This record gives sequence, C-alpha cells and structure tokens, in this order.
Amino acid sequence: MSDGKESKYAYKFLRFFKRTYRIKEAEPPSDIKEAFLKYSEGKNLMTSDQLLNFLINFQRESDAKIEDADKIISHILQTRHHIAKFTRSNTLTLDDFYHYLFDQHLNFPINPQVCQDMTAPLSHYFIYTGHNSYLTGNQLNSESSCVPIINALKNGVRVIELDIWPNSAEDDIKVYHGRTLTSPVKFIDCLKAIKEHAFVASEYPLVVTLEDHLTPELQAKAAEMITQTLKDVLFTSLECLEEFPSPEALKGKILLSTKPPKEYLYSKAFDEEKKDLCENEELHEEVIENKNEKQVIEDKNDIDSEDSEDSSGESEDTDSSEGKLCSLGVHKYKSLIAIHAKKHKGGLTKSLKLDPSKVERLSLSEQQLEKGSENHGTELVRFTQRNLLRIYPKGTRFNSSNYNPMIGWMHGAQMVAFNMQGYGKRLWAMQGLFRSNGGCGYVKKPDFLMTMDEGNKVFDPEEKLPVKTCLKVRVYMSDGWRLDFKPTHFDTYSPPDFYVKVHIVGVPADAKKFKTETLDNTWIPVWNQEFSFPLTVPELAILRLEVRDHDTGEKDDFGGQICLPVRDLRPGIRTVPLHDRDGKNFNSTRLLMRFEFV
Ligand SMILES: [Ca+2]
Ligand SMILES: [Ca+2]
Ligand SMILES: [Ca+2]
Repeated sequence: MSDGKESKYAYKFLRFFKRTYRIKEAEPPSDIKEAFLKYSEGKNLMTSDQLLNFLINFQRESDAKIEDADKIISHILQTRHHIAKFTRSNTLTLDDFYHYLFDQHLNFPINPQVCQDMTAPLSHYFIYTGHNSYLTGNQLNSESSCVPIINALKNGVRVIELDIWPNSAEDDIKVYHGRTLTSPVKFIDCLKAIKEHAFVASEYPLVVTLEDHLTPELQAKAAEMITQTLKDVLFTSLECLEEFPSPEALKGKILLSTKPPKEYLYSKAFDEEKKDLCENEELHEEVIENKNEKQVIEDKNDIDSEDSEDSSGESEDTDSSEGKLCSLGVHKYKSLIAIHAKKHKGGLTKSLKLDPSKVERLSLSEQQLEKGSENHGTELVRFTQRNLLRIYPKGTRFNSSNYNPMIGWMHGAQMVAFNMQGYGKRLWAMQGLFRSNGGCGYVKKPDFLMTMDEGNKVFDPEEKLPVKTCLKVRVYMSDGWRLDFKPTHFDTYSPPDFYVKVHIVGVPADAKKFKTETLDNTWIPVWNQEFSFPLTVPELAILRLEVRDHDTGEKDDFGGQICLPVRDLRPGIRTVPLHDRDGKNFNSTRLLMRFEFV
C-alpha cells in the first residue's frame, strides 16, 4: 500500500500531447500517526499489549483479548513482511498499523455477528421483505423466474412473496404477476428453490407470503406440493396463533402466510357448526367487493389491486357438490397457514381492531399507509406490537422502484416489502438497515414502538423525540480505485475528481445531507472532513455513503456506495468497503473513516 511507492498514469491529451499524473501514495492521516505515537508510548514499534490497549481504549472494543491483538499482528507480518517475520518480534511499525486500519477484511465498520435478542415474538422485529420476489425486472412484462428468489435468499431476505394462479388448463399452479404480461414460472419450481436456499444466509425463519388466486381443487394441489417439498421444515399450527413464536424458536423453519380459504363452504358435511351467519355476510360482501374491484380494474386498467390477497372470486363460482371432494384438501391447505392474513376492508379502524385471541397479518399499500398514518398513527403502532403489518409498493411502480420505508418503520410495520431486483437509494437504504444484526434478516424494533405507558398509551409517531446521541463521521480518504477501474473509466483525459456524499437516512428529524469537497484529478483522494448528525431515533438511522466523480457539463459519474446501520457502527477508525450499484463489493475500493458517538 505505501512504502513510498510512486507510480505514474499517462493520459493522451489532444491526440499529440500526453499529460502525466503522478500517483503519490498517501501518508497515514494524522489521527493514525498520533494514535500510534500515543499507544506505542513514543517508540517506533507497537507491541501486542499496546495494540490491545489501542483496541480497547481508542476503538472501544471492550471485549478485545490479547489473542486478538496477536492474531492481527501475525496476520499483518505474514502478508507484509515475508522475511521480517523471522527477524522481528511480534510488533507493528506505523506503516503496518496504518495497513491494518485500512484493511477491509481486518477492520470492518459494523459488527458482523447476530447481536440482538432473538427470543421476542416475531412482531418485535423488522423483517427483510421482498415484493413479487419472482420477477426479474419490471412489473409489467418481465420474466418470472426462481433466480431472483434465490438471489434474495442469498442476500438474507426473510419474506418471499409468490402470486399463485391456475394455469390455463386449470390443472397446475403457476407464479406470475396477475393481469400483466409477465411470463410465469412453475409453483413447484419456486418451492424447490426456496427449500434449497432458504437458510443459506440466515438460520432464522423464512416466511413465504402467498397471494392466492387458486380454485379449491388447486388449493388442495398446492397443499400437496407444499407438504411434499417443504416437509419437516414447514412450521404449522393447528390453532390460530395467540402470539407469534420468536425467531430463535423458529430457526430453520418456513412459515406460510396467506388468507385462509373459506373452507366452510366445502365442508358443510364435516363441520356444520363452524358455519355462521356472520361469515356468510362477510363472504357476500366480499363477492360484491370483488366484483366492484374487477370492474374498477377493467375500467381503469389499473393494476394496483395486485395485493388484494382475496381478489380470487373463484371460490364462490364453484358448485358446492363437487367442492365437497376437495374439502379435505382445502382443509389441509388451511392447516398449513401459520400466519393468517387479514383482509383490509371497511376502513383502517376496523382492520386495526385488536383481537386478543389471535395474531394476524395485515397488508396495506404504501398509499393506504400514508393516508392512514395521518389519523391512525397510534392505532397502527398498537396493532404492530402484536400483529404483523406488511406494506407493499403501489401498483403504478411499473419499473419496480421503491418507496420511503421510514413511514412504515416508524409505525412498527415489520414487513416493508421492497422490489429487490433493481437498485437505487431506497433499496440501498433497505439493504443498509438489514446489514444490522449480522445480516440475519431480523432487526429488533426500537423499544419505544413496543412499550405502553401506565395509561396504556403507545408511542405517537407525530411526537417530537429528544436527541439520543450525536454521530460524528470523519471521512479521511479513499483508495483501491486503480485496482478496480481502468484509468479512463471516470474521465478520458485525467484521473477522477472524487467527492463523497455523506447522508443520514432516518426519521424526518434525523435526515441530513452533507458532501465532502471535490478533489480534482487524484486516484487517492484525502479529504479529512468531519460531519455531525444529532439523532433522535438512531435505531432507524442509516449512514448512506456514495462516492462520485465530478464532471462539468454532464452528470457526475457514479463511483461506489454503501449504506450502514448506525446502531451497529463500531466506533473508532474503520475501513468502509464500497459496493457497486447492485450491491456487489469491490475488491479493493474502500474509504478510511472514523465514527464517534458523543
Ligand atoms: Ca467523468
Ligand atoms: Ca478529472
Ligand atoms: Ca471528472
């Protein structure tokens, strides 16, 4: 990295001229020099005891052990000094020390382990949730495939959504985005992909939400496929759950979530008692509403009804005599549903009414939530203390874009469903939040969303909160670009002109944007600038970093990005790896930064 090396970069200039830019390796920032001097007690070499002292007191790694310091030193000596390790005892030079601090594999910015309590009910966590998980591209005519499902699972997503429909012969089940030109994929193939990859990134439970448009016959077939494919990893419960189990208790399990079918229609002979007037009325209403809904869709050619998980009008079209044959199958299908989805109708007050005898899942569109948050804020918070709330993108996001997740999170919504196949700052922020807690896909909700005061009052999202902590972020420098990019990648005739956007994505009171100055024509920019962020809800704050190359007369080029969960940031001097647009880690490109909570 350093050793006073100097290289040259030549750029062709106006065809005949060549302009040469020297690349001088940057010196360690003065903070690093000072820390070395202090902890090595003024010597040229730092021992492992001294390094340990630095880790504990400067980096605030309170549980660091002498073995950790020894390991760092021997790793650095092995990679940097092939001969010196035999001649020099276990100590670091200033340059070794700098090398260690600027190594993205040795000095990462967040805790890589699961570090939160995993024994609370599912409703206490934000869960990494995908929307239309089978789509490869846009919401209108892209292909459906198992590949995006597998990718999502590899990235730690814990809620997969499948829209299931009859095929044209009505003898098999396919997955696609209904009422659009998206091409289908077989349900059974999706189930197999899910089974195979469910726990590659996280051992905590996977929820599969089904948007069910099946006939009772095919629901029976679906039940068969599900039990055959998922077998013992499927979590089922005979009764409707009174409280959700914890992620810890559900490790290695898959839970199905959908609206239970109206099985009483087909099981008259088996279960006469279950049938009651009330339910009949509900069904009647539903038929009318479905008809209206279909009308609306035809009239407006609107696809926003995609998540009306009850929109299948099929059940009431089926003759009850032939229905009897599949009643057992439908019953079985119902018994596989661990998380019952609840229909949203008759206003939010009705949908958010609490039923102490059971817990359920409610789905709202981003617009329904936005509107609902205006005068149902505390009801939403109360509902999400025990029940699950899923928010989905509005249907007009044809290009698979995403929405502001903070509104959902501030109201306790566990499943803020995102289109995972694209990129953009919203998706990066979502990926950032779920880097927290070891990337296991479950992040504990802030305590204030889960508590009630003596007067039985819950948190009001409109309420102004006091500043809890202030995050100080220092951007020292960046390096590695020359190894990951061609000399002319950013500018044809000169090295890039980098600056860093330093944003906090968070609740409105916490959101803030800064950027460093632009440093012209250098592959190793040294900014050494500091920014302060007072935070009222650090649990939901995400540090968004993006490096761009400044250009005059055209749009600045994208360099690299990463979003980090503030509550998991490790204080001290840290190396922040940078990612491309799709979230793939560059091999060498990284930032050297410092984080402090004051
Ligand atoms: Ca450029
Ligand atoms: Ca330039
Ligand atoms: Ca430029």
